[in-house]
Amino acid sequence: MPLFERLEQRIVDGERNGLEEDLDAAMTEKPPLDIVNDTLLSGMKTVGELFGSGQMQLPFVLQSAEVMKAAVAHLEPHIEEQSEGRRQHKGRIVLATVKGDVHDIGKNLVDIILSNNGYEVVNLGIKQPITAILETAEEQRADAIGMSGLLVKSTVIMKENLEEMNSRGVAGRWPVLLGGAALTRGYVENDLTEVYHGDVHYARDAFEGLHLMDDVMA
Ligand code: B1M
Repeated sequence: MPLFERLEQRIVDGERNGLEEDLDAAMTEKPPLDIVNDTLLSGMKTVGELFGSGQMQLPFVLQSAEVMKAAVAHLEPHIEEQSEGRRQHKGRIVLATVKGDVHDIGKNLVDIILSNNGYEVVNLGIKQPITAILETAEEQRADAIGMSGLLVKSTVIMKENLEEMNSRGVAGRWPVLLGGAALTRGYVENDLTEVYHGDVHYARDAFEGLHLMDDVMA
């Protein structure tokens, strides 16, 4: 099987043996971020489709997620090497997956892209209640807050979080970036913009997150 197809299939099959060797070979042909975007994410998309249609059981999804994480971890140092970003200080963002949600692959990609492009990222991890997010944003004097969530339920939690920020009177202090597969641009830009007494933005992917941060900090 050709190299890039094999890499994609490794994500689908959750097959780790020989992963690093294939990634090293792939990096001689493409920049690491292109490998993530073109090949690995495509594998995760297939995993989502198989799981959604009942053709793949949860433990296998977890194995695929672990291979995806291992692949991103192997590529990350090479992404840094290509970038001048870490030497800049463009701003600080607190990033978290919202309460009740364990999905963190997308959030961690956002962390990598922002960190390599001049932002300091305080990554709180998964299942984070709004109180923890706000306390950290306060303590760290953050410039923005980023929330990720992949479950439909998480889109409701995000709305509740924004309402909580309103009721605490802190909405104007932090622009909020929202991302994750269950969100839509329409929901954020119409419904949530109406709810939140501050700036709230939708990011389709990690690069849109970066462009939004650049706009917010300009
Ligand atoms: Co879950 N899961 N999962 N899962 N899982 C989904 C999300 C699902 C759509 C699968 C499906 O049914 N087809 C479905 C949600 C359905 C729904 O809510 N309607 C689902 C479900 C149901 C569940 C469980 C409930 C299953 C169960 O227990 N019965 C359970 C939930 C547990 C919980 O959270 N409480 C569960 C568990 C898991 C695993 C643990 C096995 C694993 C996660 C491992 C991990 O993350 N450490 C997992 C996985 C891997 C998936 C799928 C297959 C892949 C997700 C992924 O990593 N994608 C997923 C299917 C899918 O999304 N199509 C699915 C790759 C990643 C890079 O994409 O995170 O979307 P994503 O990030 C993108 C953008 O969204 C954006 O940038 C990234 C690309 O650049 N982005 C941001 C994300 N966050 C951002 C933040 C930003 C900006 C951009 O700024 C702040």
